[in-house]
Amino acid sequence: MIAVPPLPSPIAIPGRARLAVDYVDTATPPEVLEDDHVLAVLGFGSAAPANLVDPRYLHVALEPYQGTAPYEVWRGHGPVRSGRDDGVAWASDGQLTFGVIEVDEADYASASDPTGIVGAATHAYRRIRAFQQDSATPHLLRIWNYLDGITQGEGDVERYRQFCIGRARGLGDFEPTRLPAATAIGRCDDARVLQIYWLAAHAPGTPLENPRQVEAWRYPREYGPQPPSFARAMLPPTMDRTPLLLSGTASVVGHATRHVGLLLGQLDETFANLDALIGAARTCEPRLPSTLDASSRLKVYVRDRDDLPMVAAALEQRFGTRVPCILLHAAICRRDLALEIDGVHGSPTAVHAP
Ligand code: 3EB
Repeated sequence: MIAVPPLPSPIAIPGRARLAVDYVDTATPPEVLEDDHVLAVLGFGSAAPANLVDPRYLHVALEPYQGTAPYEVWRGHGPVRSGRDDGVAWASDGQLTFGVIEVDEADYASASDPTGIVGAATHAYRRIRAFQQDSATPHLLRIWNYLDGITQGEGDVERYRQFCIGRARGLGDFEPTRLPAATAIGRCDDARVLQIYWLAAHAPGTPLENPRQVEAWRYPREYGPQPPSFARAMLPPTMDRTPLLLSGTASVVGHATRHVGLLLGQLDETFANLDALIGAARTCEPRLPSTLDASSRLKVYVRDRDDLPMVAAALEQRFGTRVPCILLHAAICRRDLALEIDGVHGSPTAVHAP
């Protein structure tokens, strides 16, 4: 009998999903991509290459604080196959799949959808569902959505609210209690391309909600005609070898924004929400570390460029260098939210290529 190794474990057992997420300082991503266990490499901002032929590489046009950030590297449990298929770039080790779709919004513009964001989101989510349903990894765990001008437009025609309509249309009859964890963040690059990437698995994960917050899919009408379709976090199917996946988390209690205009108040509330999510996850998976630590990886999105130094200093004060963070300039989907944090918690120790 093979004992289940405790978390974190560097031991790979073939046939069971494993994911290590690391922030890697490297001059060139092609070096990292030589490792055939690598599922995905994300490069942030203008210092990272914008185009590489490898489908496992994705450029994210969010500028890091002080110009450069490490690459985010996802390592799976075994040799990865990858390709492109009708608009979807994908990579899979058989248990986990990384997917990307980028949709030109202008292709979907019409009188009722002037920027095309509804149509682009509908198309993207239909395509994601179809692609995953036909694969060995049909279960969506986690989705990131990046779009320009996220809070442009007034009231119900604000682009984030319109994005939520398109996402829900594309998801179709998706059961709300089975929704994946997600992030929806604004780029500031004037490129009207909806960029979505995701992680899917061979077996379903366990979606989690935050006891301090209303389920996003039950938000009241005041936040738009279509409540956002996401779970607050996702416990992957093999928790001893894959981290807890934390959705974009902000200073929201119940459904309301807290600490409007108070940057550090919002930061503290956001960490209270992340702690509550970890607490909820630990009722299912007690081996998960009880607080954010060296097994966590955080992406911290800050709306106002001028706020970046203060957030950097507050993170340093809170964590020192214990918790790896990438700090990015990015718009948040509510105008009164100054920042948002997503990430993983309980990432297994990286296994580097032998
Ligand atoms: C919130 O709590 C903040 O629409 O996919 C966070 C994570 C937020 C995901 C999404 C939105 C999304 O409502 C906003």
